[in-house]
Amino acid sequence: MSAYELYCFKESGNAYKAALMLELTGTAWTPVWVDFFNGATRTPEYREDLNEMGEVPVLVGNGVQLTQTGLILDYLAKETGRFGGRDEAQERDVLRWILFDNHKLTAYTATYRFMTNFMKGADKPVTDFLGQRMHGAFKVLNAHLEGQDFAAGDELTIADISMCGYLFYPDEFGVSWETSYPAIGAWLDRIKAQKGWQHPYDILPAS
Ligand SMILES: N[C@@H](CCC(=O)N[C@@H](CS)C(=O)NCC(=O)O)C(=O)O
Repeated sequence: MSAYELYCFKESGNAYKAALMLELTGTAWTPVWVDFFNGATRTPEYREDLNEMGEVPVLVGNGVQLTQTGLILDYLAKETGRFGGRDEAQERDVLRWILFDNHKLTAYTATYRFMTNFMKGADKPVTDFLGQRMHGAFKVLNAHLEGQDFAAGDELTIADISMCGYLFYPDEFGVSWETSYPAIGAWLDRIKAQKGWQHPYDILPAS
């Protein structure tokens, strides 16, 4: 029996962050598909039983029920002793990049991708704004990764696992890493080389 269930769906880069961490740490888990596009996360039952914030992912098992990927990653890092940072200074750096990810990188990328790929009739001034903010975050990350192999030093941490959540399908937001952000492309290749890595569309359930 799996130690954990992860409430998730294929298109969710946020769910992918948790799924990738589970895979990279060799932790047993089972996906529980959430019918997000038909409003499953907006029902009173979902909010009451799983997540009052009405979001995916939710990690359940081992006596916990957790939401917010930053928290889920931190919990799994502590449980497994992997990817959490080797000392307090690195842990602070990990937290700094997870906060940047949640506020700037994933927030704009996920919303831009959602509006341009999955919503019909998205308002162009809104998507233009989101696209500019997304590229602003890519510029920051690319410049940072020109100087080091991973977000918080020379080894993979949960900061990388958080930030890469939406970045393995650049065609869905019209970006070529090689052309525009080569340091991000090289960093993603380093993540892909990790034992246990899988593409989001290969580990998350479609239904
Ligand atoms: N900061 C949250 C973001 C989670 C999130 O936005 N998940 C999306 C699916 S990928 C969602 O459920 N959105 C529903 C909504 O915003 O109403 C996290 O890191 O877990």
